[in-house]
Amino acid sequence: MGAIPVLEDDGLVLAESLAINLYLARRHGGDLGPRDEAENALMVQWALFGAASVEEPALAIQNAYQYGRTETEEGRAEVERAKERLHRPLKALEAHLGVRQWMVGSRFTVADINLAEIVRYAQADAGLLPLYPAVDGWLRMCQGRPAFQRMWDERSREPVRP
Ligand SMILES: N[C@@H](CCC(=O)N[C@@H](CS)C(=O)NCC(=O)O)C(=O)O
Repeated sequence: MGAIPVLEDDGLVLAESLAINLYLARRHGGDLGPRDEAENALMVQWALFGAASVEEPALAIQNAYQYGRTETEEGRAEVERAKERLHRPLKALEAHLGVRQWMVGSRFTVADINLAEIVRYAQADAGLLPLYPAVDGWLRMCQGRPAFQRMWDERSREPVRP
């Protein structure tokens, strides 16, 4: 695909981070992966929902802030348009997480890992996620986990490409 990440496992070469995570969880992840076909279907559903409905506008928000475009009228309008597109999927997530702690199966799973990483991009806009308290709380729970904290620490020590 000309991009990272890519996984090589036992002869299988797999691209796309969401697919890699689903595969790793299913093959090696114990309770992070699905316990049955219904859970598997829901985990795939939420990954596709994240990729199809959340990722593009959420990344637009993150990039606008990261590259200083919010200093301009045009950049701020870009963020507003992306936020408009996120309200519908965030409303759906809010309803889902308003009545349960985790995305699938009453435990932290790969569905949380995949979606939390996509929703994280929208955190660049400090005003957006607090409008969705269940989503905001869930994301903070995901990011408060020791495994996330370790990953984030390591990642922040990686060299940044200019
Ligand atoms: N949808 C892909 C996106 C992959 C992607 O865009 N990766 C970036 C780094 S995060 C990349 O390799 N870009 C090409 C480059 O930087 O040359 C995935 O989730 O794996």
